[in-house]
Amino acid sequence: MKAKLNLAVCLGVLVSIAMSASAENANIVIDGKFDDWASVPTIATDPADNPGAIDFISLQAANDEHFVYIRYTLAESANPQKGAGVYLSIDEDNNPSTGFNPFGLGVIGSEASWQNDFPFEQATDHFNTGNALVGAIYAASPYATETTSVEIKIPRTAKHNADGKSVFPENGKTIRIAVWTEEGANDLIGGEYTLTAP
Ligand SMILES: [Ca+2]
Ligand SMILES: [Ca+2]
Ligand SMILES: [Ca+2]
Repeated sequence: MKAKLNLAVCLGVLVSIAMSASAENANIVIDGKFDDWASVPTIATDPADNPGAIDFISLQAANDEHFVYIRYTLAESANPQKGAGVYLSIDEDNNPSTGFNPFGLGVIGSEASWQNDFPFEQATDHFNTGNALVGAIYAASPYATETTSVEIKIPRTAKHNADGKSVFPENGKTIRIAVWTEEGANDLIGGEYTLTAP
């Protein structure tokens, strides 16, 4: 028993050394602490214009070989999972005229979305096609509690079950990312992000 435990500890140390030494790690940890975002570019900003509700202020994105990382901030503390919660949308082809266009704003044409942590497929004029996204379970922190900022990571394995197409293109390609709620146009923030080799 003791020998097994020691082996597990040794393996854990080796794994953590390997991970921290990797040049392909974005060095973002989904832990509800945001100092790891200090040097990450902001891809979109929005005014404080929705008092008393979820009011998006800024959106950041990063990636490494394994994940796409997204962080948003709010003007005032709110529980992002309250009610219908927060939608996170990916415009896979960086084309707002293809895919679902929330509120008709033309900010994003989404092919893949998450309602809180639940992934689903979208298409032009289809809020939900009914087709699943697989390999798409995201991690977020904080979750289902009052906060002014949330960090999320989505695995790059995410793909459409219907045709096997990846949600995220290869490095060098540009997508659009947006977060929004059902409460109206004041609550949508989105912009372009180009996936990069770390
Ligand atoms: Ca963090
Ligand atoms: Ca706002
Ligand atoms: Ca699109």
